Amino acid sequence: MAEDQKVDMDWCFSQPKIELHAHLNGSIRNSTLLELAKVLGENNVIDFADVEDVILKDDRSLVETFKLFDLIHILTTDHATVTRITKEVVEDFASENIVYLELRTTPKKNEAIGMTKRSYMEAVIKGLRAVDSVDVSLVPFDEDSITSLVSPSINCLEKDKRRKIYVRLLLSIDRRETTEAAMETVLLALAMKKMGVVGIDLSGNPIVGEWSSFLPPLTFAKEQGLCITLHCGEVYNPKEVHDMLDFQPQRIGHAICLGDEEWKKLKSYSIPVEICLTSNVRTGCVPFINDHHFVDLYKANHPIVLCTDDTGVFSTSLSREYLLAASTFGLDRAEMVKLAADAIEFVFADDGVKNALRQIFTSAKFGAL
Ligand code: 6MZ
Repeated sequence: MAEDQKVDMDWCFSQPKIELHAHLNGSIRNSTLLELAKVLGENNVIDFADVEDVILKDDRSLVETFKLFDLIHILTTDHATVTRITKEVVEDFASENIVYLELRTTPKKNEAIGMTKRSYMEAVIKGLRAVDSVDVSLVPFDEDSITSLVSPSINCLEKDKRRKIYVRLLLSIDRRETTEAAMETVLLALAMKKMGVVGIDLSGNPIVGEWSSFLPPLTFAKEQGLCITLHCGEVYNPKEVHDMLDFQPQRIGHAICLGDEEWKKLKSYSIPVEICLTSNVRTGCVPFINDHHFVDLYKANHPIVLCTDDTGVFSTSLSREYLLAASTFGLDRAEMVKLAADAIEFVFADDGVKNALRQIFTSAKFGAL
């Protein structure tokens, strides 16, 4: 590979990127988690020393990862904290040149503090509105809407110079939820379409729950025009993988434990796959990065997009994921630019946003190679 085609961290960082698989509570800064844990420790709600070790641990299995999420949810479940983490997560993504972010989160209820799924999501939207280091375009494509979403003074003064990030929201259904609870999330997503909600994600511990119980709400969501992405094949479950693929969601996440028949089906349906390299290796779902199914899908020209999954939990960033892919699989700058730009076709936002993204990537390309 020519020296000037080599991909390094600075180059990955500088490139415009699209993030399509990021869980809000998995993307929190460690410093914020520790700060929140300290307060709960001082109030004797948790033992800070134990929690600190868990948060700072580097490698964790899939089972430990879901235990960590339960802990994170204890630290973050009040409206003000949800608003805070949303603001920080969007600012962190924007700071590494992510120009379009689909942020997913599971709407949560907590009767003790008067939290409903709707008020949880309103706290998320409040966080998006609180972002001040970058312009956030949230509602369906409308340039003027940006002004109503950020502080007017900042906007008027620096409108043209400031960075911009398009943010769209996916509401996650946790696999622990009942059919009724999942339906409530779908109805909420429909009610919040005008506020930037574009789809539904099915996630959570893959060994919990039955596909059949999520099928009715997901079918309804699809019929109502919401886009669907499913965590698919994180563990070995061929029947579920087949059923999920036959549902023909707009995208799937992970796609690790697929047998020959399922690979064939995935490829014949051409369903885009959200690839989360670090997450898959850290959880042990993919034992060695060199054996990652990225290679097979990439060589087959199957639609794929590099994503982070959980930047906080897995200590990564999208720039790192780009560098990891390039260095592990020997991709040069031109190949990485193409990989990044191809993601435009898989976003759940409308054509206006897709066109704007095409312009961003086209102008960046001239300086990139
Ligand atoms: C499956 C995952 C996940 O929704 O509270 N989540 N589900 N597989 C993964 N790969 C390791 N990473 C995150 O964000 C945290 C929630 O996202 C899902 C889990 O349900 C987790 O509780 P929110 O913002």
